[in-house]
Amino acid sequence: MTRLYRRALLAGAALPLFAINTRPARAAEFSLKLANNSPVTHPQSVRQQEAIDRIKAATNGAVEIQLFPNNQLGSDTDMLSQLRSGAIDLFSLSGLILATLVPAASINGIGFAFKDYDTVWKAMDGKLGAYVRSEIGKRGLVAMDKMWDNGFRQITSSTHPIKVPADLKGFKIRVPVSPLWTSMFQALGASPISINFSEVYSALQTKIAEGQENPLSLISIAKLYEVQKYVSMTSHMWDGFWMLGNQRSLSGLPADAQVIVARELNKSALDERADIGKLNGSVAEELKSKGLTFVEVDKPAFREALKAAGFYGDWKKKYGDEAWGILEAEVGGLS
Ligand code: X2X
Repeated sequence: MTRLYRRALLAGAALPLFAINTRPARAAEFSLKLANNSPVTHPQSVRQQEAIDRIKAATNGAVEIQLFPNNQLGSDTDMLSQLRSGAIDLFSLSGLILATLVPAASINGIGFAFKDYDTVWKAMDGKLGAYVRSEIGKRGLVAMDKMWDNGFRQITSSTHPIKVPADLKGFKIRVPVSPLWTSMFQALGASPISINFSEVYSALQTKIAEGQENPLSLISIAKLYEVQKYVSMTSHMWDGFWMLGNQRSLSGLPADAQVIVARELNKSALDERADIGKLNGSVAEELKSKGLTFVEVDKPAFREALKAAGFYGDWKKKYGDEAWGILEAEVGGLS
């Protein structure tokens, strides 16, 4: 956070926020940076900008947030470091990548845990989300209440269609930087390569990776269909973004501004979920028209392969009984 008006800040606790900010065209007292990895046209970026505009209006211009979408400030792992140091104040990040800092945060990505969106939101707006948020809080970061949707992930390939687990044998698949992703695709017999999203398109184009996995919405918005031929509807995990704040930056805002920032970001998260829901209904047809071939898969066979490889038992041990118990209470028995 840039402190332009130190005196106003010091007085902030005593003065009502809006009393000191009613003059138009005055520089913001609090300037924050919000970063993400999504293309500017992704609902995540669009809805974050809307939240920013509402926050500015609701604080009479006192809180100005600048959006840096599309990895403008670096890769996800770079931006996570910047968030921790306070160079970035707000950052939306996949829980699975956040797990490089907060191990519990990848738990929603356990293979085939969620059967549908109702189960996802009940868990993430409920006890499972609360558990992960409290783990995040222990690491000097604040997680807003509402997660943003990334989606159920599907496998794409430029070389051959993936129908059954055997098709993944030795398959060079790009996965985001996260132990859970690597472990899951190793358990399925593939050769996962950890690459940040900022490098995915070129990794696929140059065939460093044969394939990758992402929700259909992102395969469309990031134009991955240009460098991939097949998409297999595995829905092998659900992935979402936590809206994270640097604790020092946020607690530097007056209390009423903190409430406004959280309220508007959470509202935009719900809007974004609805956008992705709508996209899910139309995007398959669009991707087919762009030349992507949809592949039917033997989904239970993938889950069985994970079980047989001991994947669920291993991760239950890593997360511990408390976390695993909360997950299973939401989604049913896994191991
Ligand atoms: O890196 C990815 O594949 C992405 C964009 O889905 C995430 O943020 C995890």
